[in-house]
Amino acid sequence: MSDTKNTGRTLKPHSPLLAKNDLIAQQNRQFFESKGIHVINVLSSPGSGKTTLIGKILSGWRDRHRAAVITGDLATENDADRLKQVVSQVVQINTGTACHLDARMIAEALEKIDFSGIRLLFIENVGNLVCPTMFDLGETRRMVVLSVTEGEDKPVKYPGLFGTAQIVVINKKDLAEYVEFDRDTALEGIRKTAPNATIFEVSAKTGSGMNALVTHVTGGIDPERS
Ligand SMILES: Nc1nc2c(ncn2[C@@H]2O[C@H](COP(=O)(O)OP(=O)(O)O)[C@@H](O)[C@H]2O)c(=O)[nH]1
Ligand SMILES: [Mg+2]
Repeated sequence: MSDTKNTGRTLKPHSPLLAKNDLIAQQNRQFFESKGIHVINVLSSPGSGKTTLIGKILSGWRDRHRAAVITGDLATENDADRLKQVVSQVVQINTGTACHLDARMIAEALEKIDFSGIRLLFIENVGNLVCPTMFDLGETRRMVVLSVTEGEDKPVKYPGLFGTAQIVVINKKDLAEYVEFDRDTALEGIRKTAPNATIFEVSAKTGSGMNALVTHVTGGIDPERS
């Protein structure tokens, strides 16, 4: 599987906090690489469908017993409870007041996961289109989700976050006509802000478009790698 790893490395640390985060993220990345684990950091605003999408992608993956999820929220175990219906290893991080996950939180969560046989790790970030941008977690790829209900202008309004994506998912396409979603403008904005990202248009609810996304996310993962 291609591994562009441009998250974090292209972000210039401009504070001791970010420099420290990058150091721990690098350690996380070395750990993932040594174990052959592909890590996807999922980012979006609250309610665009991160948890639903992760659940649907894993439901559609034959080798989902080889997946684990770390999910971040300010409060509640709700997302972990939902995802435990699909995979057995789910760790919930409650950030309290913090509006993003950081590399240290991930390093601590990794201690709670049995990685024998695990090949794919999803990290669901805290719902926010700004704060998580600069915080590399050691992920292999970033998947940014835009739901049609948020409006077609979000990619150009939040170019920082969209610009770090290798995958952009337009979700809730079943609702597009009801909210008069301007698809062309959205696609233009994504291509402008995230020119190298692969774009998917899906409905996690109806399953429309999901097969291609599942194949893209899981396609190059060799479950038998020792
Ligand atoms: N109509 C529709 N609703 C969706 C879709 N995907 C997610 N939802 C709903 O949107 C709400 C928020 O989804 P959730 O996965 O919790 O979003 P998150 O906050 O980004 O993790 C839930 O009520 C989901 O059932 C979709 O494709 N279509
Ligand atoms: Mg969620």
